[in-house]
Amino acid sequence: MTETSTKKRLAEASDPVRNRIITGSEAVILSLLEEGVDTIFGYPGGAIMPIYDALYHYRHKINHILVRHEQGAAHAAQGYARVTGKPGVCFATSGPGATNLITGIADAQIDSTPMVCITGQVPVHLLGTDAFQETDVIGISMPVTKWNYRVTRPEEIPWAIAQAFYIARTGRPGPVLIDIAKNAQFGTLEYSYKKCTGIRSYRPFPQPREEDIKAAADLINRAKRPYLLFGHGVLIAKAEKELQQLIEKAGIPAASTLLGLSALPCDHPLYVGFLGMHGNYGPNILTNKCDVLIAVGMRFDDRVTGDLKTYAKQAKVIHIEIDPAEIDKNVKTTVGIHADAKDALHALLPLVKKNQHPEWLRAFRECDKTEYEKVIRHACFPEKGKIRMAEVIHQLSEKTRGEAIIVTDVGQHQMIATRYYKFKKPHSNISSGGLGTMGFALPAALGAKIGQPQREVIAIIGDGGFQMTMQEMATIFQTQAAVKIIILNNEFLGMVRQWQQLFFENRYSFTEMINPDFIQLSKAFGIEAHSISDRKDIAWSLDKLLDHKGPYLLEVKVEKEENVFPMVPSGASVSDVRLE
Ligand SMILES: Cc1ncc(C[n+]2csc(CCOP(=O)(O)OP(=O)(O)O)c2C)c(N)n1
Repeated sequence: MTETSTKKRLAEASDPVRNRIITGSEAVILSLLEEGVDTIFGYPGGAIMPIYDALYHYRHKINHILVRHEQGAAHAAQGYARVTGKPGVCFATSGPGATNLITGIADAQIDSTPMVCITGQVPVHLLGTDAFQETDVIGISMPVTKWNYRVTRPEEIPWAIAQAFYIARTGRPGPVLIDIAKNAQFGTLEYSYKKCTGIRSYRPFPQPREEDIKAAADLINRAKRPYLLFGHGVLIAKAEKELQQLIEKAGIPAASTLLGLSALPCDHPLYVGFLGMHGNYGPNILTNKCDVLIAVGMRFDDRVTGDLKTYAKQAKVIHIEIDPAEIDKNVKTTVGIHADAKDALHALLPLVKKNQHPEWLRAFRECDKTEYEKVIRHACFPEKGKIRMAEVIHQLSEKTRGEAIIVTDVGQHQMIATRYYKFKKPHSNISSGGLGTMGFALPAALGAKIGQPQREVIAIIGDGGFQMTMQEMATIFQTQAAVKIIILNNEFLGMVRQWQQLFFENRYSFTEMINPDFIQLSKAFGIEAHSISDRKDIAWSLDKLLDHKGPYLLEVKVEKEENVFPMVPSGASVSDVRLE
């Protein structure tokens, strides 16, 4: 391809009116451009080569990040989507390329993350013949995608991509997958693009019903001990302002789920903390003392509710949720509001009376004192022994003034990071919530940094999870994305070890790890790094990490057998939260 013809193609690509004959592969790229895609995370291979060839001509318009494993592409796309609100896009080849995406797709599905995955497939005439790298990715991904579709003819491509973006980002967002047979990539079509604006029997913009809003407002106005729980849905709907206005007007204490964190600044006077198995003390036990429970954009996950038979039985429950399947699924509601969080809160606001509940709020603050004395003081300000994870996060939170994007992996370090980082800005907490996927953080942090390059992005990872996707260090090196990585190394699969200690009589069955030298490893990837094990080195090491211009890795060798408390044991009541 000559320079002139590349220029011509680029000029044509920005021309909205087209009726040209082009290949299916070029149609893929042009359709992505129509949807505003500027970044693709991917990995090439035989069945997707024509699309990669088309991408070559548009490489100045779309930034393709070559990951080192397709799981990394999916998680990076998730990280990108979570900080930008735009669907993350990934490419993979057929067979193993496609199956390697599945963990990330399942993660995106359960955490409502918009993602468009495009996989190559063997040509139609070979389908069903066990052809080289043929796998039924449509069948495999069916239960973990919001929609999937196999393209067998080139003329289907613009339509399929338009549908994919519409479905991925509307309603409860989620991942979609388009599997494109190679003949459809090579074949030609008369190209034109029409954005999807609606699909029959798919209603992603439900309006809150007036009677439900009135009933909810009435319950809130009469409540003596109202309590609001907010989740990821508030961030997805960009309803942070409405949430704040509602709780301030009605004087309602509010607590966050794991994925809701950062929707309300942690220093807000009505913010009472973090819910769930390792959440704060007051938010858990006082769930069983409130008289009206208002759940916004959350799904009463079992990690939040514990034993449902003893969960908030005394309360009238209002549930605002965009996915009707979630309403009355786990917790029976008094008023279910099937709507986007922003629309529902906006409608509720004028009907809610000004109010304050100082006594009730004080109950939370009393619990805070108990938790501080029993847990937080020792965790954040220990005077002897090995470094504890919480003191690292506490100092990091102070040094970054709570303004960084924190990407966590899965395990003890995740719970500690989300407990002790004091978020000030929305869309700052990126974690694998529903699926709990170890290996998530490193690639997701890369995606987050690509999506928000001006913000500080810090990945907090355990020594176990780091080794699940550490090949993405090479991608970080190649892109020079200034991701800051902190490995909290306890030489254990710490969260599993904690359960073995507490519930399996200290039988540490295959959870201790002899690890590689993370510093040499990081340097081999071209990423500067250093390691500490003494508390006096925490402060300057965090400064060094934060001041470094490019990517940087800090290993902190921490206490090997620290446990995360408070803890609601699996299946127990939220009232039975343990402080030690
Ligand atoms: C892919 C995957 N495999 C297994 C698990 C089960 N699991 C949950 S937490 C955990 C331990 C994580 O260890 P590490 O990454 O070192 O973090 P730590 O808990 O020590 O902070 C394991 C094995 C998981 N969540 N994900």
